[in-house]
This record gives sequence, C-alpha cells and structure tokens, in this order.
Amino acid sequence: MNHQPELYWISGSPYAWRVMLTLEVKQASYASHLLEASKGDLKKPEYLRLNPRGRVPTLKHGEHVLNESLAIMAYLDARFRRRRSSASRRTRRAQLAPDL
Ligand SMILES: N[C@@H](CCC(=O)N[C@@H](CS)C(=O)NCC(=O)O)C(=O)O
Repeated sequence: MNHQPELYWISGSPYAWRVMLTLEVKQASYASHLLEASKGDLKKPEYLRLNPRGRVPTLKHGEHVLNESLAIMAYLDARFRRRRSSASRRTRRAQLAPDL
C-alpha cells in the first residue's frame, strides 16, 4: 500500500500524542488533520463517518480506518518498519560480518 497515513487529532490529546510518537519512532511521514473540538469538528458528519464516537485519534491508511490509540499503535508497529540510521547499519554489519 502506497498511501500515506492520515492522522486526525486535537491539540492537547495524550491519546493523539502517543500515536504521533509512534509515527515519529517509525519515521513514517503522514498527513496531519488538526481538528478543533470547540468548533464542533469532532461531531461533524464527515468526521463521524470515520469515528462514530466523535473522538480522536483516528488514523486513515488507504481503505483502513482505525480508532483507539492502542489499536492504531499496534497497526503502525506491524505496518511500518523503523528505518535504521547508517551508523546503526554499520554497527549491525560489523557484528554480523566483522571482516567486511
Ligand atoms: N480510548 C480512546 C480515548 C480517546 C479520547 O478520549 N480522546 C479524547 C481526547 S483526549 C476525545 O476525543 N475527546 C473528545 C470528546 O469526547 O468529545 C483512545 O485511546 O484513543
């Protein structure tokens, strides 16, 4: 799947923060949709179609729509491999093949 994940969130939500942290750890680029609860964004019909409970976070990835931060984190962990830095790749290669 080539779609970029889309994250729906509101400012100050620790549930959204932990999903954002997971995306950062995975170095996954994503589209950010900052909603405003005070403007009623969470109760608008187009958002309720993504999350009938009218809460954040919601992650949309292609045809998959996920609610509940822990479920989203588990999904991201399964779908996105963490990219290794070139330094850690060199260390790993040295451990596996010290003569190279
Ligand atoms: N169990 C949910 C909790 C989500 C939740 O409570 N989100 C709050 C923000 S921290 C929310 O959307 N509140 C808006 C509302 O209840 O209207 C999760 O882990 O994702």
